[in-house]
Amino acid sequence: MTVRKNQASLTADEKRRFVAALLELKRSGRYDTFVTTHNAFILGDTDNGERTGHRSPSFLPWHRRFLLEFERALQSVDASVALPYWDWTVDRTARSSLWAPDFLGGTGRSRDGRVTDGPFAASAGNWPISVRVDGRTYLRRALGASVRQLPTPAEVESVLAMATYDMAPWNSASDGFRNHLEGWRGVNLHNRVHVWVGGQMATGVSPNDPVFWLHHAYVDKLWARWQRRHPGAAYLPASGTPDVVDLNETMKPWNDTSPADLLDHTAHYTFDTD
Ligand SMILES: [Cu+2]
Repeated sequence: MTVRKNQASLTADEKRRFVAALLELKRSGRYDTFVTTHNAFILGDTDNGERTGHRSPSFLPWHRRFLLEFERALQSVDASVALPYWDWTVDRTARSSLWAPDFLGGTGRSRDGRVTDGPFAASAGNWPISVRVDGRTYLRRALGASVRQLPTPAEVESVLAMATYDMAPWNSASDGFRNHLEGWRGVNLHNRVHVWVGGQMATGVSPNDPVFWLHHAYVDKLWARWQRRHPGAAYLPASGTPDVVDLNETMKPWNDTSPADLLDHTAHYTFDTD
């Protein structure tokens, strides 16, 4: 059974194996197919048209399935690997062990944002940015430069307290848990973390930075916490909503899984705590 652990509690060996599996997926070309898929959905999801991966109720189940696919790919390289999560309410500075050279490497240099240490630095030669929105082929970050603060535990609590999963118009204007967690409205949790990291993480090709997976694994964990907090609260909408994935409708690009199939994460993995 896959157990997703807090990145801060990984052993040196677990970090080494996770990094090695990432590098092998990159080398084989499989990694970049995930970047391409994510960018296609970012570009295609619109507030007034079809929306599946983002700015819609299926933001959470879509990313849950996307992470599951990625985790299975990692496990095809090394069966012992699970996706770690980054609790950015606790590990909230560029000095966190997350950003050390034995794990993800640190922030970018000021001149061009280029990450210069760690396994994903361009200088190491193993992490070319191939699926990109501009000419720059090196991983970039600017930790804390565009927005000063990561979300606080109190801000997370205020969003977990919201009892309704999502509301019409089921997009970036919605009230309710999903849109506050996604961050288009209110204190801004998920979106703000992308902006805080900067570089490719602040673009549609955000999975180019391996921290994408750790960020989304924590967003996914917050969904699980919300479900436990509100046992009677359902995924919404239930049915008949144009352009939006209802509870029992299948999601692109897989076309074989609905939000209903993904509500219970324990069918696939558990967390180290909660
Ligand atoms: Cu994200």
